[in-house]
Amino acid sequence: MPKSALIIGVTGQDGSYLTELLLSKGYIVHGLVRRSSSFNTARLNHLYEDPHEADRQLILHYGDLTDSTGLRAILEKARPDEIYNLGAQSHVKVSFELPEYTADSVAMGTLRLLDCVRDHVRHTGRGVRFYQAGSSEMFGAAPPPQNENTRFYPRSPYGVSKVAAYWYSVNYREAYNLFVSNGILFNHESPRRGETFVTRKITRAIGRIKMGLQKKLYLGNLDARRDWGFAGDYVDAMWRMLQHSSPDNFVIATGQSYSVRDFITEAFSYAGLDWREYVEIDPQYCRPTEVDFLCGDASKAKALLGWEPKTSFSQLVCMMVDKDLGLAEQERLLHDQQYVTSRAVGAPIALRPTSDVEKYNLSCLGNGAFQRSPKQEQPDFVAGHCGLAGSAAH
Ligand code: NAP
Ligand code: G4F
Repeated sequence: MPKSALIIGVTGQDGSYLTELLLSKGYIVHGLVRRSSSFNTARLNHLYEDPHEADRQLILHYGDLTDSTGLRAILEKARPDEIYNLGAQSHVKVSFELPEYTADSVAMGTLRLLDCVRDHVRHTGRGVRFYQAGSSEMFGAAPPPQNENTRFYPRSPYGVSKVAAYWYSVNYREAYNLFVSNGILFNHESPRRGETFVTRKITRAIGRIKMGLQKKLYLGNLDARRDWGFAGDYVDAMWRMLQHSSPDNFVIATGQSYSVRDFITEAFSYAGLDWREYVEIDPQYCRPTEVDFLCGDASKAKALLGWEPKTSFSQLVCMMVDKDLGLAEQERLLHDQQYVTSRAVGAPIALRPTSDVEKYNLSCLGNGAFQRSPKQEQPDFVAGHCGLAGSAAH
């Protein structure tokens, strides 16, 4: 029997890389997808299997961390050997604006899920292993280097909620003898990173500036330091935690820290641009309380899990810039063919009359894929979320 896994947050950056990893290992993967009025499965498009196909390896279910009834039903249906809880309102700045929802999805959501797992294990007698996505944001103001023994000092509603989720996980491990492991992952990025996180906001802007689609990049605090790794390396650490002989807490990090300014300098110079000509500071992107300096010590994960990062900071930056140059090139082509308009290029242009073009729109997806959307009689369409890269609210 192949192993099976349930991924909460399967549509996110990490969810998509973890799905790839588990499928490559022969797992049946169940994923929880939130209901949304627009498609939220772009990062899984290349893995999607039609529900009518026999012997599917990837099975998606609607569900939400705020809904215990649905979580229980999915557990019963999927009967997973491993559960990865990656679901979260994961944006730190947004958590100041949505503190209650952040607590509900991150802290309470983890509690709901753990409670369902405890009951499922009790009444089925099955062994289920649980991964909880903890964050270096839990360390907050604690000075670097941070490891498993560093005390938590969170600086945002998101960080506080992750600390609660961490302790719920430890408590369910100890109280009910469940196999629950906390990963404490430092920042990890990729070409699939959400476009309002700073690294991707920078690399998307570089692509668009190069293609004449954007003029300025507005950012907040450039002095904050982060320990940035590659998401593809980090999902391997999650999997290793659940293969270990006993449940535990593990820091996953590169041990190298760079400022936001360092990231900007590296990325712009790789693209042959001088960042000073394009970057402007806008205080609206600063947080009420900032996490100044994160640098992780992952020696425990190296010793017990044999895990080490494979991708350097420079490789990560180049990978992201390359991908976003390609994406912006496609966006430029769409603009020049008059399928989309872009404000930065000048006054919005009218689309060609629909008699001259095929009657469909193309929507530009964050991972570089293009998807046909249904016919529109009045295709008054501005480059979707691509246009947010320079002016994103966070
Ligand atoms: P992400 O791209 O923002 O993905 C978050 C996922 O959670 C998405 O699939 C999202 O669904 C889902 N989600 C949001 N609210 C939910 C809810 N109420 N119920 C169910 N699912 C919900 O985040 P990521 O970068 O992949 O990170 C994965 C996890 O690791 C998160 O818990 C994050 O907090 C944590 N983490 C991330 C980092 C990092 O640097 N990336 C570091 C440490 C910890 P939609 O696609 O529909 O929005
Ligand atoms: O990219 P960020 O938004 O990531 P942040 O806040 O470090 O959180 C990410 O990493 C955590 C792990 O430590 C995860 F748990 C969390 O889910 C998320 O994935 O911001 C990084 C830094 C911050 O110091 C921020 O103030 O960049 C600074 N920054 C400067 N200008 C900006 C901007 N951040 C964003 N998002 N947008 C800006 O314009």
